[in-house]
Amino acid sequence: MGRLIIVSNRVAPISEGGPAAGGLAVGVYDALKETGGVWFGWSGDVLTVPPEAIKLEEQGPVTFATIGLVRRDYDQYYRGFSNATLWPAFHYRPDLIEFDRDEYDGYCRVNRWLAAQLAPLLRPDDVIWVHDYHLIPFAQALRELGVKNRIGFFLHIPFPASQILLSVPRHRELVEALCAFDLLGFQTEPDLHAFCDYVETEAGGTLTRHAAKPVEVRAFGKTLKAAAYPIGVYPDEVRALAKDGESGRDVQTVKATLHQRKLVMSVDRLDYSKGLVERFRAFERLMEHDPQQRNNVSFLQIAPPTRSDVDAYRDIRLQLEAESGRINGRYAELDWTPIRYIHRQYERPVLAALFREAHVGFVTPLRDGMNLVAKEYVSAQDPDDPGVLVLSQFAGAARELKAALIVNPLDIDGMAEALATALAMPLDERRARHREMYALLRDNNVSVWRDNFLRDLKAR
Ligand code: ADQ
Repeated sequence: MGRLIIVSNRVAPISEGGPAAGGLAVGVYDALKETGGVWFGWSGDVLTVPPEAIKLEEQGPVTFATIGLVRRDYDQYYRGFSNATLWPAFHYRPDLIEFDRDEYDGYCRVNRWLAAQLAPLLRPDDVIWVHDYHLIPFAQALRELGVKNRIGFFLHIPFPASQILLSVPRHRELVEALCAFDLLGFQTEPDLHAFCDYVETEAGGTLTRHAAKPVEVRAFGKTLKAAAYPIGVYPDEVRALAKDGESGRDVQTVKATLHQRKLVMSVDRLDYSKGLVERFRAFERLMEHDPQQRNNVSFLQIAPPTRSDVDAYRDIRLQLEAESGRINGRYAELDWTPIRYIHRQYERPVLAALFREAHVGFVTPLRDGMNLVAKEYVSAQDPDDPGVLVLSQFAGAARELKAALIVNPLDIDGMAEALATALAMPLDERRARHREMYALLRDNNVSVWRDNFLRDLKAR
């Protein structure tokens, strides 16, 4: 049987129980540790001279194959086109798009270079699974090198509506490159529809729909398949981690400093797509409208900074520091700080145990492909006394987690009301909502995501 070759921008050797700020790394590693295989991509090193060879490192059933990037490649491919052009566009923020032709050329060049590094390692029956927006031209590049293997692509972030995608210069080349894959996977049906709409209306392609099977796409002289595969978590594993971590030092510290107050909690990479400013304001609005909540509830926001060399990320960080300072200045008392805003990463067991302590999981991105934090929060709860998930309608997860309190993250009053409802929700209702969501997470765990995708990729 052929090996599974995973390709993603960043390969993150995750030690069991170690920290992992990034949903892709968490999902991919969970998927690969069961099947075994090779995980190829950038090591995270930025070099002054070109790397000599791929570094191979075996960890149990997984071989990590990594390579560094020189500064110019990092700037153009990663910081530039991937994170200053594609990321904002795909998260419905055309106002934040920065475009530079040299960066786009660098993006394509690095994709060709990475493909050329991987090609000699491939065996004819390997199945290649490429992940995320950094690597849209990767299959095209492999095909140019004569690689004939099955190649699939999974997009972890949203696929934007055509009118948004049109704002990215070279959008047509990008979609043409996507059509060089054999199978395209999206997080949700709306993402799939957005792609199909572009194919039909902008690329003059055709679609054939079959019940319960991927859509067959014909465009740019290629035939491929496309479907939605919502990524999941392993809820039983997260629940066990959370339970084990209850007696840990971090959790005990939080408990002791809460002094019986209720806890609202959020965890995100510090990113403008995650809706942190609106969330801080919603918590402020709760204090404003309901004085009884003051000094009776604390909000813990954990948000490690990422991509701090991209301007928009520096801006959001400054804005959040100003907002948390302003709100705390307005409401804090000698024995109580309303918002605890922490910039660091935590190990997965600590995070899971903190989720279990929190009465409300407050997950309100402005756009998100899926959002694993929402699924981890639900998984971590004590089924006898679960907390309540308040979830943005714009997270992919909202399509499955319908028993959450669903909010529009732009409606600050609506979010404040949802917080009040969550904090006061009776035990029976909390249990019923949690039961429904947990069952769903079990039915659609990471193995199901991986197996469904690979089944369709291998099917002729
Ligand atoms: P992300 O945008 O990174 O992922 P998310 O799905 O929430 O978002 O995943 C974040 C992961 O990192 C979670 O597993 C979380 O526990 C972990 N994490 C976050 N902050 C942390 C911290 N301070 N310490 C330790 N761990 C932390 C992208 C897409 C999402 C999609 C995923 C997976 O943007 O929409 O759900 O990929 O496909």
